Amino acid sequence: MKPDIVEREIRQAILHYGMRAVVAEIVRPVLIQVGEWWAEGIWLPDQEQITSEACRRVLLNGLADLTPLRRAPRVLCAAAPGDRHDLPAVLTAIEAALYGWDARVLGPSPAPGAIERAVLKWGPVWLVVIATTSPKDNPELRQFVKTEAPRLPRWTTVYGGGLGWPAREISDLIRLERPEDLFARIGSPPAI
Ligand code: B12
Repeated sequence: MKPDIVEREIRQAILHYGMRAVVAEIVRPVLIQVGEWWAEGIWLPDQEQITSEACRRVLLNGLADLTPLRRAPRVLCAAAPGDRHDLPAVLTAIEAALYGWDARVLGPSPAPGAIERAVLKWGPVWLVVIATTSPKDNPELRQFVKTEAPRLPRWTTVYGGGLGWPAREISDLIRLERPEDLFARIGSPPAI
């Protein structure tokens, strides 16, 4: 599959159906399918990499276009340190931006300390750390829970979630949530 074709198809779908519908009905199902094909050996790693990177490029452009023009409270959506899956954080940031938040992302596998420093610099009211890779393949996740999460300022509410985040690893500083519960409760930001 050619990356430029994947990108163009998604861009056109966004123009026709809007970002929310495209994420829910095209991008997420496609990524889940790609993961299944990869796990069954039907798709090779290059096919998974190229397709997911094409989705990522379109989504990051879409996120930039969704940044509110007026000042809005900031939120930070990050992949867990050591976790190369930043797409779930990008998808979550898009959802937040559609609700009106000024949503920022950090990219794949943030270095130890990068989340903490970004929080201090950007002052997000909430932070969501998404762990897709389980601790078996990502030892940095436990390190984050033990050392970096306790240093985060208390004015940022920290949410955690994702396929790779086992509930028993959670510290009392991090609220484990399902995304739909989080957005149903938090919804749009208060006007500032
Ligand atoms: C693309 C992809 C990759 C890309 C990542 C590209 C990128 N920049 O993100 C690459 C090729 C780098 C990759 C690497 C690996 N991958 Co991969 N990958 C995927 C794939 C196909 C899509 C991931 C994705 O974007 N999902 C997004 C959507 C579809 O996922 P979602 O869970 O519904 O998440 C959404 C929400 O729930 C939200 N969210 C989740 N939790 C929370 C919590 C809160 C509070 C909020 C607000 C939101 C939120 O985020 C998303 C927004 O809608 C998945 C398949 C899958 N089912 O996800 C495999 C998958 C995640 N990968 C997998 C694996 C095993 C790996 C590797 C370990 C493989 C390896 N041995 O090298 C490495 C990771 C190494 C590392 N150190 O991180 C497994 C994970 C199994 C597990 N949990 O352990 C999967 C499930 C494939 C499979 N079927 O087995 N991968």
